[in-house]
Amino acid sequence: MTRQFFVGGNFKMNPASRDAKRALIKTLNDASLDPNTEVIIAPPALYLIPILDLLRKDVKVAAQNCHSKTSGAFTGETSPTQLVDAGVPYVILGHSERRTLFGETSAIVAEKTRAALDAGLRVILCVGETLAEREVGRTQQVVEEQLQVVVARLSPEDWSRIVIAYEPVWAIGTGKVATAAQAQEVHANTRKYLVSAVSSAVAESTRIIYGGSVTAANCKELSASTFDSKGFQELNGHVGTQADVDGFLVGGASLKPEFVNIVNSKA
Ligand code: G2H
Repeated sequence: MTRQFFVGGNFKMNPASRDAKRALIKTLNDASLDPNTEVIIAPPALYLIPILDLLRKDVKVAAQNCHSKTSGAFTGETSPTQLVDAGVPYVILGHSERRTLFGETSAIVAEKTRAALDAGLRVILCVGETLAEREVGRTQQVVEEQLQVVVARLSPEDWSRIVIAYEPVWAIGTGKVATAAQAQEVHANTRKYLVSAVSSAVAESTRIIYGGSVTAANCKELSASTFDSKGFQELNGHVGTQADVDGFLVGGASLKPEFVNIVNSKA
């Protein structure tokens, strides 16, 4: 089966002004975007509703986080129900900045994922290892531990609304991008993990995107693929192909005109 290519722009706490935000949206609205790629942008929560009004309708929006409760005394938080009510279809959960800077454990990420799905959202679920974990050979173990907690809270049907974003922490905002082979290896192993942890059908249909210093200069190589209808099992391990890289989550470069080139990297 063919998985639709997916490119997300994670603006993080940017841009710094409404004028800059409007300029970013104008660039996207004026661009020629590959109609075969699913495109989302994740602006700060404050800008979600105005951007929904301004943005072309073939580009979707995502929140960068949400709470697990529907409403209540949670100062500063946004609920998944409120996001759905506002017309927001996606939320990013488990980003490493949430895990490391805001103390979100895998259990909290799983709780939020369950709540987001229950509210009707789609989830971009981020996982990834630190440099120290990679250097001692724990990359796959860390990714699977982070996923396992979520797997335990989901039914097989829920996975149609999950996109997994593999974001090695050492590559985030550092300019140090994973090689195409490193990304493909983790993506392929993660897909194999999904076979055993959930099902072959979920493993084959779930999109696994890469994040971490993706730019217009490196996106083509990272996404080069010979994926075909024979299925991923026959293609895994083929030298020089990134058959399991189904798109990107882009941070810094999503704030620049080159985001359009990344969206169009499979065109
Ligand atoms: C990883 C990525 C976006 P950047 O955080 O999620 O950011 O492309 O700036 O490394």
